[in-house]
Amino acid sequence: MNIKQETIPLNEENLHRLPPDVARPTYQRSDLKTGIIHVGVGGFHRSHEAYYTDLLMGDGDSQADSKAWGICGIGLREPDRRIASVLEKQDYLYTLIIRHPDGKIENRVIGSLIDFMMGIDDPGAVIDRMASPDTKIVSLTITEGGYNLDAATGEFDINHPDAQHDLINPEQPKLVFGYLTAALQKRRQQGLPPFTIQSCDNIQHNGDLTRRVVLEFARHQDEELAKWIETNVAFPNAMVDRITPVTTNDDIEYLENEFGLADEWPVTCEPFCQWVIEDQFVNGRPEWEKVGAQFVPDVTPYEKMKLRLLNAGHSVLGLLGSVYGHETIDGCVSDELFATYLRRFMDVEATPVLDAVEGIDLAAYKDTLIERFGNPNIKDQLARICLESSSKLPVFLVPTIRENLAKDGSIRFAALVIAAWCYYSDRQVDQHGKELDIVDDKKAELHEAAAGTSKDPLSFLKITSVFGDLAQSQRFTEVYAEMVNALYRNPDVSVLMREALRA
Ligand code: CS2
Repeated sequence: MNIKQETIPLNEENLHRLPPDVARPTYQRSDLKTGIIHVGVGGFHRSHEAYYTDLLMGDGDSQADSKAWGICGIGLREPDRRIASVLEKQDYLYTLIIRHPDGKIENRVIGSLIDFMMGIDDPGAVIDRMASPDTKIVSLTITEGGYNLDAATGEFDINHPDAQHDLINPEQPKLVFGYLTAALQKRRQQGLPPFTIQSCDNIQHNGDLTRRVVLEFARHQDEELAKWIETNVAFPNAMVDRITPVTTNDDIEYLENEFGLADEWPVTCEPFCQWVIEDQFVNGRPEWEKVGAQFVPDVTPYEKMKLRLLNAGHSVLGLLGSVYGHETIDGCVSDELFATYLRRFMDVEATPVLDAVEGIDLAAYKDTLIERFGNPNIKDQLARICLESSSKLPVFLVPTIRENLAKDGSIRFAALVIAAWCYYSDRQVDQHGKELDIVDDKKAELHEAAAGTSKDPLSFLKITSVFGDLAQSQRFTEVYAEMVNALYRNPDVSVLMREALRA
């Protein structure tokens, strides 16, 4: 039993008081310059980019060069105020709790984050910081919704009130794109080199998407600026990966009980970590390859592999598991039926339409995925996985179905996932009647379409912004309609999962 020690609040001054099992920065944080401005300091940024950068400054490289890459976080919205105040109180330090499947835990205080600013409090100060010659990279984790796309056209939604506001008030922007163009305008006027804009979102060709929306927005502001950005700014594509569940009170209590460490907002993650980046930076970059990142000429096969196996696998378990009554990903994987179903989906539907990735053994990748999902110490809630399914499934799952339809491949494992999603959106309960908390920008639309299933079994499938023209495929709709009807008769989804496995 641990004897209750005196609690040590996490901050710079107390670092030397931490017990030896808690790793901490081995470099002088006060020597760091801010080379990276990061918008969207959620758990994922803190387990991934900030982690790689911390590794580089500590174990990876003791040279002066890595000292140029301190990170300043930016919060643009009012809900970011909580993380802002926690980080400020803790001198921007936080603990990363890396939980291995065998129970081993690595605890590491991350020091690469050295400042934080709230855009709404002083937009001019954030623009100036981005425009500072020290800033070489502005990176983003703003989620799919942050790219402000018009659902119907897929283009940047210039009619959004915030976009209109930013056009009229370029010095007081609300959208990240307003900040980026205002800062780039300053750099251009001052004859400074641009910065690289690096998306860290889990989106296919995240750099290309960012380029497109930044340019679309800039063209509405100033055609010349848009041209300058097009010629001078780089937007590298990247595949990012590390499972990072939502921080819980247990994580906070664990640090306090084990080490007497008071950290108000630690981050928990798995040991696995991957970052594959196209090497297109216009103003230098950290040597992240020294600490495990991969720089490649073309990220396409890596991102496809990840989105269609890992993320789609998550959605398969998330939606079927939610209707069944499971709560976490590891809970699903320890259920043999779910584990078998997942593997068959990956082998029979996802893999046959993937490109080979040089140097990657897909069979081994899938084995590792199942191990990662099964990590019993990462209690990744299905509620997190099912968040915003309407922007995830069109990328994770629908392309696999479409490509299998084109080559007469199997579609039944994916079809059942969509049938389960329909039931979930309509009834919003699991098979036992327990309420499911659905969080989705399109929640109302999904619900309305799903509620029409008893009259028209294809009602849900007719949401074209999610499924495209899938409702036109006779082969798909036959399989799907039978499944959705059966699920409404008996919501025990395991019966249909077994049937799909037998077919
Ligand atoms: C998950 C991802 O949100 C989801 O649906 O699949 O957050 C996943 O955990 C990460 O992409 C892992 O890198």
